[in-house]
Amino acid sequence: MKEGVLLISMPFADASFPSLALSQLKAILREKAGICCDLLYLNMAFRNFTGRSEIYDRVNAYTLFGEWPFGEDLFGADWAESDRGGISFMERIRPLGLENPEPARSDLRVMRSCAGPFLDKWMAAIPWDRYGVIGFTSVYFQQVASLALARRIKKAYPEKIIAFGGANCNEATDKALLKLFPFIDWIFCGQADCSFPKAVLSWCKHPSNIPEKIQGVSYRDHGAVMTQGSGESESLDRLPVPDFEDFKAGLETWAPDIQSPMIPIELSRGCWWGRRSQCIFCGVNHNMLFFRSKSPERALDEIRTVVGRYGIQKIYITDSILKTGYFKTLLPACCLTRRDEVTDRKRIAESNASRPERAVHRKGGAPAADFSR
Ligand code: B12
Ligand code: SF4
Repeated sequence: MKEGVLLISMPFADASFPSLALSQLKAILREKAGICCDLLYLNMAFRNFTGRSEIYDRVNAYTLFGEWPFGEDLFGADWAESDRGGISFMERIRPLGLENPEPARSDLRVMRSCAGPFLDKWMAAIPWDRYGVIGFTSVYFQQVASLALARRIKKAYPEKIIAFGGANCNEATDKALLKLFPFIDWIFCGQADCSFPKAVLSWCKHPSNIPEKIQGVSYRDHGAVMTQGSGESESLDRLPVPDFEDFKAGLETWAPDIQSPMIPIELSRGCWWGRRSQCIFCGVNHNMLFFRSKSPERALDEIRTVVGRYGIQKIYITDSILKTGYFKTLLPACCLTRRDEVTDRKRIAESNASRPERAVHRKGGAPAADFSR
């Protein structure tokens, strides 16, 4: 393949975590499909570029406000000066909830003033001739910054494919994004472990190929928006171990101040509890609740590999819910391994863990596990 794939994680993703989605997709493209793929943490680069990392971290914590700073670059100066482009408009939708909101407003203005120069810098710095497909992950407050860079790339290099995936692209959002932003070519709904390599390989064969008949990919055909449902995955045991090398390098280059970086590990997808009786506040699409998990052997091997390879001691389990069988397999095995390999498991939520199960869980090194449900 002449040109490879560039995957990008934009602000305002939390800089203390890598993108599990992109790290997984990079490993799949390289190891299973033989496609060259690089991953760029421009969220970390932006945090560093602003010279005010503490402000970046604060803005990341003001739910939804991370979408504001790149708005001027995406929608233009007229929008920025209009009522809709002002902070007060944002505050009407989502109040900051602070006693004195003025410092927060000033933080946001600092971030906005850095957005344009940052995008100029990276448009000039990335060796674009190496890449044919540019993929953005959009979760939480990454949508506007991703769109702003994607718009610039398409303007400068119309032949490149711009792909989007992640939680902000699911359900009906795929159609809306393709209608509103003509510079996006492909959107991946649901899981993309199978659909992304298929679409890239088909495009490599013939750049004029549209990703038709690939479940989970939405695209445009002669101006019409086409959707193909939600992508599925193969067995989780067959996925390669995610590649967190770029995150490690990003920490060293742009964020050496981060004291406790964490590595996410995915042991299962879906939710067996929700399949039986979905929690009333659950935001997970009903189709995504189908539960499947990694074997305990593969899970333990992945934990050991990742901790050994990257030397980051804190891991984070991304599962919506733990597989109950792990109480007899994985967790006792973790008890026999170094405790610090398996510390931060805050995300494990046990809807019905019994007392003995909780004891095993804590012994396995999960002091902060959330047993509240
Ligand atoms: C782990 C998790 C967390 C953790 C870790 C977060 C982190 N920074 O990594 C914690 C507990 C901190 C957390 C916090 C929050 N979370 Co959360 N979290 C999750 C969870 C359970 C798993 C995410 C994950 O890593 N999955 C594994 C990866 C591999 O899957 P994936 O990201 O979907 O990627 C696949 C596809 O989407 C696709 N894909 C993704 N990107 C790309 C890019 C390209 C180019 C392509 C082709 C494909 C592609 O391919 C991937 C592989 O198949 C999801 C629910 C879920 N089950 O998905 C919610 C979820 C992501 N969280 C959600 C929310 C709302 C939040 C909070 C805002 C909650 C709050 N009110 O505070 C905070 C925000 C935190 C922050 N600012 O960083 C929402 C996001 C909604 C949205 N539209 O973005 C979700 C979807 C839950 C829900 N349905 O409501 N979360
Ligand atoms: S346990 Fe979590 S994922 Fe499962 S139904 Fe409840 S809120 Fe949804």
